[in-house]
Amino acid sequence: MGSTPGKTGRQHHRHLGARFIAETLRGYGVTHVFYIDAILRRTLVEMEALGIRRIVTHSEKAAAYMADGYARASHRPGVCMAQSVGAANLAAGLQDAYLGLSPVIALTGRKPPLFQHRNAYQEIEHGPLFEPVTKYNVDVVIGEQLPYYLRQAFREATSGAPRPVHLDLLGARGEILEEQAVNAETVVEQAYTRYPSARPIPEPEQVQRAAQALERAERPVIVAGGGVRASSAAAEVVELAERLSIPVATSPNGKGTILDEHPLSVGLVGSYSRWCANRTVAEADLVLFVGSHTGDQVTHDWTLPKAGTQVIQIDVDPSELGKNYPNAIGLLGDAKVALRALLGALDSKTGDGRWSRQAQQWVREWESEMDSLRHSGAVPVRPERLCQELTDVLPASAILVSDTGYSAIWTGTLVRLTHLGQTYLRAAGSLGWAFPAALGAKCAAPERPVVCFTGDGGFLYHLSELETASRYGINTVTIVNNNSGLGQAIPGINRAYGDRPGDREALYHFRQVNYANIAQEMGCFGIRVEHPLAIAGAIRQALASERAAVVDVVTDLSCEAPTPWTPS
Ligand SMILES: Cc1ncc(C[n+]2csc(CCOP(=O)(O)OP(=O)(O)O)c2C)c(N)n1
Repeated sequence: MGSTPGKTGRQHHRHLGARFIAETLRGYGVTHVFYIDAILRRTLVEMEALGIRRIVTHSEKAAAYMADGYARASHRPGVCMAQSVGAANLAAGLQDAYLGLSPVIALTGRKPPLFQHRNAYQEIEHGPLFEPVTKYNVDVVIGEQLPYYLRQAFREATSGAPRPVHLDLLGARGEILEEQAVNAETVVEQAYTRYPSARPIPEPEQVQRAAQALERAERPVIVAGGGVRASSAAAEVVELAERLSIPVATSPNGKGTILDEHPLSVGLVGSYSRWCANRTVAEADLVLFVGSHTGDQVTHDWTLPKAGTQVIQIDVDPSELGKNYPNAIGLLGDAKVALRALLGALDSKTGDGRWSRQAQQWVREWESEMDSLRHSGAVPVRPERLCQELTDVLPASAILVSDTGYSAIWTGTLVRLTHLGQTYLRAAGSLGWAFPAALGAKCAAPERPVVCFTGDGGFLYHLSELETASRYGINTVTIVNNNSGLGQAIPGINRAYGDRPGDREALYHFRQVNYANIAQEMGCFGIRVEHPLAIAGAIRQALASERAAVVDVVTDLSCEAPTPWTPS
């Protein structure tokens, strides 16, 4: 893309910043930008000419979440923008992308130096807002910086562990920078248009050590994290598991690495988990973490695996190797090529299957415990039944986007992924993320059905984006687990009250709201469901509606997720 040099190669390339930014984004394959006016207006005009879709949202945080969902679904950077006074809102929306390792490029405007430290209207310092949620955070004050900093933004976002970046552009709306001359050609470095941008190979000696440890282990387990999806390494994880009969657990972000019906799949491990997965990891004598941050959630406050268990880690970020498990055997590299190398280093021996049969037995016990809840005919609907119905109708190529909290526990543990073409994306922890993120995912993958699962508390955060969805025809299906309250909050609030009298319900109970009606009012398809037998048909109708759709399911606020299993 961009201007081509003349025959002599010495043609003078002079653009204005606006044209240069638009051409660079286009060149890097950006198809959508998510933003709220007023930012880069001249650039937006150039973008129209270049075919970039400009999605005007109803809050900067939602714009950031959309860019995040876009990035996670497409493996390409997502772009969001805000003017000066929107910068803090935009930065807040990057927290989930930062924690979820998603390459979002945030552009903001900033008033010129003469306005600084003099009570300028609508502006606080931007740098400190973005510092904890980005890996690259720079000011751009002259047009000539653009070629370097824009390229670096894509490079940083897509390299190593992908994460957000931020460019603060001169002018509250970036308008001063837009007018600056850029005397350079648009250069696109293809490697950084997507992630992983490179696939570094781990050191052979480490691969050998890991292979020997795996072969010696009697009860090995693989814990697959989000890095497996980032690296598209699911097939390699499953091949390794099958080769040595190794049970596979996943973090919420790693869900989808292995099909739920696979005999080696034990499910989600950690705090949002099935007990069978926690038990398997607790009993393991070796844990292979692949692309996992080994944080408090996936390890349930580092109780799983048990202290002293041998650990192997595969990670593209050297600072992760051994961070939480000292003396771990560390394979520094891309998950896909590291697993290939590991497979190549194994003797042909296979496991005897005793250990994996034990893990399977625990999975069967867990499944049978869930059976009656999954098929419960209760009204209001139980979330376990809702997840069963969703499993039955989720299309083979669907992207399922889940909110955090109970939404992540219900979908993560109970929605079975039955096709390799299904993708599961989940909030790293920010309530309300799922609906805007699903809209971004749909922009990135318009040919795939995108289904969002959220509680009513989560949905209310960005309900206004229903208007955005219907205005642009971003046709996702949002399933609202509508229990008229903050279900996950209840056990903790009850513990806080103990025996004391008082109005505890005031802390978690909402009005009853019909979200199907609200959806219709905003131009979407809306359907309300009160009986379990109506769920599947309603989701099918929503999928077929060819509109942005809401399936509002009235559910039981008293349903509590199981407490995570811990080793005694
Ligand atoms: C930004 C943010 N604020 C607060 C929380 C804490 N939190 C997690 S789940 C939850 C309740 C969610 O309620 P709802 O979306 O209705 O789902 P339910 O638990 O009822 O299924 C809260 C308040 C959070 N995760 N993120």
